[in-house]
Amino acid sequence: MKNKLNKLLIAGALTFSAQAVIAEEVVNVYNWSDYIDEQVNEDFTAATGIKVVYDVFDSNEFLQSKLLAGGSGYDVVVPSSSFLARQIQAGVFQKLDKSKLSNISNMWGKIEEQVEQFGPLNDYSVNYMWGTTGIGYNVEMINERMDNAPTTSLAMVFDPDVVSKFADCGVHLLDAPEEIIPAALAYLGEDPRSTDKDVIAKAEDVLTAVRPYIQKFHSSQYIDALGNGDICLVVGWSGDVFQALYAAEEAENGVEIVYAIPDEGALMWFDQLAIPKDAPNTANAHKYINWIMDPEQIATATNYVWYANGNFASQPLLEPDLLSDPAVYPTEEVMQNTYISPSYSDPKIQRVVTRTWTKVKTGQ
Ligand code: SPD
Repeated sequence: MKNKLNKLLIAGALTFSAQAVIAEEVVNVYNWSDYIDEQVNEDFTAATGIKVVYDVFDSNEFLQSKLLAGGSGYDVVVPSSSFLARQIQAGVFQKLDKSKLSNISNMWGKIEEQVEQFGPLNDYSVNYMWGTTGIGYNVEMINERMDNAPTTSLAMVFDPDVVSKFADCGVHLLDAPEEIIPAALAYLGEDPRSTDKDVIAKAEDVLTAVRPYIQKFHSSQYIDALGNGDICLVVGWSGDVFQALYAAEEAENGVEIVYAIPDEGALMWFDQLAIPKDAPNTANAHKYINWIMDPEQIATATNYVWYANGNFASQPLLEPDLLSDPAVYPTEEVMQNTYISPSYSDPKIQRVVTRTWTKVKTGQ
């Protein structure tokens, strides 16, 4: 009897300690919404035994507020390059231990070079995906309202005479001041990367003039609205518009969506996998990042979300239509017509940008 009790106690202790080990085997990931094929996370758990606790956000500003407050509890986060550069300066991130990233050789030097323009980002992060900010529209709704609409021009959203024609079918702009202000400047033929407050004031004038025709400033919620035919025009992120397009095709609802890189130039951005300094599971974070850098895994994700990635070795595994689409993987020529985010690192300029955006959004 005593033996039996002992065995039970030992078994209980083993179960308890096994649970404790399992409880430790976690990686807490905070990524953008609509940005992964869940299979990638499930397969990671199957391969490593590490559970992926996966939360999503919709804006860099929101992610930044969590990171700057500290103690976010996240092991891997995915800020965009310009935000990441400032967060590195603020001491939010740890350098990656590249000896733990055997898949690093799969990465694409061309994207690493682009990212390096923001600072020492390659020491602290690897590219997850990248893309452009452009125009998404519903072909039929636009054609019904305007003959020969300038669908590849930012005039679609920044010329009051044009955008006013679409106000009744729903126009959404990204709630992303660091993208929309540069776009308004590109529309005016100004330097989209200008940090001069008098130049930024010109963007404010453009945005104030079209404000009455904007139904909503959104983050990612426009994917469904555009795909369902509930709205007709957005300034949005490349892959999100493609997701709307494919959702409509799959639903066979007659909605035809197009994504256009604006003639005046498009913002090109880079979303980077990085590990906060206070990450609770640094070793698992490296394992997760290394998994994402596996060509097969990142190809699965890209084939699902239609965003280009920074992994060169994944390219033979991508859907051919996707790799050859210049709106997803821009050609050299299209690349010439893109610009990277301005550096609003000076707090004075940040205040100007925040004030401008609040005025535009509230109309006051
Ligand atoms: N649904 C995923 C969207 C990812 C967009 N990242 C955009 C960053 C722009 N600076």
